[in-house]
Amino acid sequence: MERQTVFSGLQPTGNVHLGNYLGALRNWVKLQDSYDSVYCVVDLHAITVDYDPQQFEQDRIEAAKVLLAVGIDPDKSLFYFQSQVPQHSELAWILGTMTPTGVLNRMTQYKDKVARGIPANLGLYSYPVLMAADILLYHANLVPIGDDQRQHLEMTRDLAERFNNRFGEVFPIPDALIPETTARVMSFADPTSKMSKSDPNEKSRVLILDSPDVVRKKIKSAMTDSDPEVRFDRDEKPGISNLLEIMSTCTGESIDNLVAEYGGSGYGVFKEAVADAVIAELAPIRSAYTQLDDEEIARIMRRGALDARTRAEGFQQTVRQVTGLAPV
Ligand code: ATP
Ligand code: LTN
Repeated sequence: MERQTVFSGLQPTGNVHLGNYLGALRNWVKLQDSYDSVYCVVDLHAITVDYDPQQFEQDRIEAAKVLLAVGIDPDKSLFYFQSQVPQHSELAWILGTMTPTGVLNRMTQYKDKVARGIPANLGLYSYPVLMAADILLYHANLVPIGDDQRQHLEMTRDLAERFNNRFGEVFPIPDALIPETTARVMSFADPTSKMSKSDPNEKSRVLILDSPDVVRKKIKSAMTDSDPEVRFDRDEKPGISNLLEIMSTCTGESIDNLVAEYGGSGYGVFKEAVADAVIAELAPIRSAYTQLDDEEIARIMRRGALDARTRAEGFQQTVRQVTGLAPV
């Protein structure tokens, strides 16, 4: 059987946090060894909200640096900046002509952003179509993402099917790879909403580059309830359940075992143990980060873009042909 392809993307919007890492990036790294993997810093997605053009190149390099520190290996994965591969936008346009606005109107991420006061524009609205194009461009089979992207992936699958029905079997139908635990790491300030890059409260998230001291402080101050029992119950004890999931993913221990070990020891002791586990998990990333050089990163990304364009163009020729567009 042909080797399967993995695709995923990260926006260069700073504040890469434990949720991004445990929900998605950790899987990106693991999949590199057994799949043909394609990973992208999705800067075209990032400009759908307010951003600083002067700062943008640095933001992009920073995102690439974090991904390299996490363990993305440019010798194993195709790794590049989305805006250097124009085929993404071209395919997005074509897929947009097949996307009912009724479907886009139901996208919860779009509705949430607009409800938070982010100006609604066509780019923000069609964001999931560009995401579908990213994935389908490389004929990806598997997409490692957090739970918040589930709806976008469903839409991608529908678009692939619609395209194939109309123009012939071009795209595989991609599957989401969403972890069982930590698919939705919750905010430390409010464990009923997800940990997010854009939350103005810095204590709501642990950044993957936070120092051990800062990690410990943030975890100790994570909002929990007043009943001191450590047990897993997402509805009654969302704060503790969030910490149990985080610790389970970082240590590889099952939640049941952790509950058996910490059930009666009180929140203080438990939170110290969670902090130790997170600090140990993040230590190699922090240390790898300090070794990376911006010039070297720019070089890696230029080479990645060159390879990505070649590969994307090969696939796009088929798309232009079956849709009746003029060859380039
Ligand atoms: P945020 O919501 O934190 O602002 P994002 O989802 O808008 O981030 P990205 O940086 O592109 O933007 O996300 C990268 C990956 O991180 C995605 O696969 C997303 O599903 C995942 N992710 C984001 N937040 C969480 C979370 N709290 N728990 C688990 N996975 C998450
Ligand atoms: N929308 C995603 C980022 C993203 C993505 C993708 C993820 C853009 N294109 C393709 C997986 C596959 C988010 O996390 N906010």
